[in-house]
Amino acid sequence: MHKKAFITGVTGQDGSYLSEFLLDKGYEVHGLIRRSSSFNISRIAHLHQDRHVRENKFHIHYGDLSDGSSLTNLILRIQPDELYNLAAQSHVMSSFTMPVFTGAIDGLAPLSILEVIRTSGLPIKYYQASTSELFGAMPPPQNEETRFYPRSPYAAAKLYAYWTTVNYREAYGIHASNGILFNHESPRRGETFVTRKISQGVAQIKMGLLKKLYLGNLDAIRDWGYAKEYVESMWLMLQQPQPSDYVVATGIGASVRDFCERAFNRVELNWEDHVVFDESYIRPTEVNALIGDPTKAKTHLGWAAKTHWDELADLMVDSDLRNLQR
Ligand code: NAP
Ligand code: G4F
Repeated sequence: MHKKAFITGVTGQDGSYLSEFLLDKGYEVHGLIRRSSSFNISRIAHLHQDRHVRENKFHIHYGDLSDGSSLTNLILRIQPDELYNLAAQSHVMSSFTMPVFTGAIDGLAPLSILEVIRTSGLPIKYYQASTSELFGAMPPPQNEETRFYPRSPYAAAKLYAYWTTVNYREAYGIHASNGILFNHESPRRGETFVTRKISQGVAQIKMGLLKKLYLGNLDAIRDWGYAKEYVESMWLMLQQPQPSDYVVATGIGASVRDFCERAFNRVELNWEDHVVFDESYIRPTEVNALIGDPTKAKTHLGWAAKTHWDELADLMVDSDLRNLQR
């Protein structure tokens, strides 16, 4: 019997890679998409088109994390073995302008999902997309024992979901795990996150389509890994006999400035000739440095990152150049 997975946020960066990963493992994959005026499935269009080739194992369903009834109906109908809750308002800066919406989707909605699992009595294993943003102001390296100190409405909402997940595990014996993932990027990364903004900007400047790239805080340090590798860690967490919480990271930090320099070097340009500071990208509260200690993931899950930030910058620039050349 093949397993069934239900993925919220299937149209996002991670949802698309996780779908491919699970389909390759023989899973039947169900994804939640939200209604919009355009058919917003570019990252999973290839899976949707190939669904017949893939023996009808990929299904998309309309619903919304703000609509508990749609979630209840879908979970009861699909009865998945594993539920990956990846949907979120995932942009930290946007959470300062949409704090209440972010709280509802990133904080409260996971509770609704866990309530469906609890009341249904179905043996559904649950993955919560937690984040290194939980550590916020705490200095690196950060691991599972590090205190949380959220620095944005996004991080505060994710903190609520983190503890809800822990509580449902302890109170009701649900197989519920938090993946505390550090920043992970790819050619599918949303265009307003800094790495993709840089890789797209570099490609456009190289092709003569753009002159300047406007950025905010260049001193921020992040532990950037490759999203395609990180989705395996999500799956591994749900294959463990006992649920738990895991930091997933490369263990290596680099600044936004470092990433810029590397990305521009890839096309033989000097970043300082093109990058302009724009204070509108400065956040009310910033997270200065996130560098993870992934020892537990390595020891318990056998997972380790293969691609580091510098190779990631190269592969993202290469991909955006190819996109433009096409
Ligand atoms: P992403 O590309 O922004 O994708 C977010 C997904 O959530 C999209 O599919 C989006 O749908 C969906 N979504 C947003 N609001 C929704 C709603 N109200 N109802 C239903 N779906 C909704 O994010 P990602 O990078 O793949 O990240 C996946 C998860 O991991 C997120 O929870 C994020 O907060 C968390 N995380 C990410 C990172 C990272 O570095 N990428 C690190 C730690 C944690 P649309 O396509 O319709 O917008
Ligand atoms: O790329 P970012 O927007 O990612 P951020 O804030 O670290 O959040 C991402 O990673 C989290 C995991 O730690 C996830 F939970 C979250 O969902 C998201 O995926 O910004 C990275 C850094 C920040 O310090 C920001 O101030 O880059 C700095 N930055 C400088 N200029 C910029 C810009 N960020 C953006 N988005 N745009 C800029 O122009």
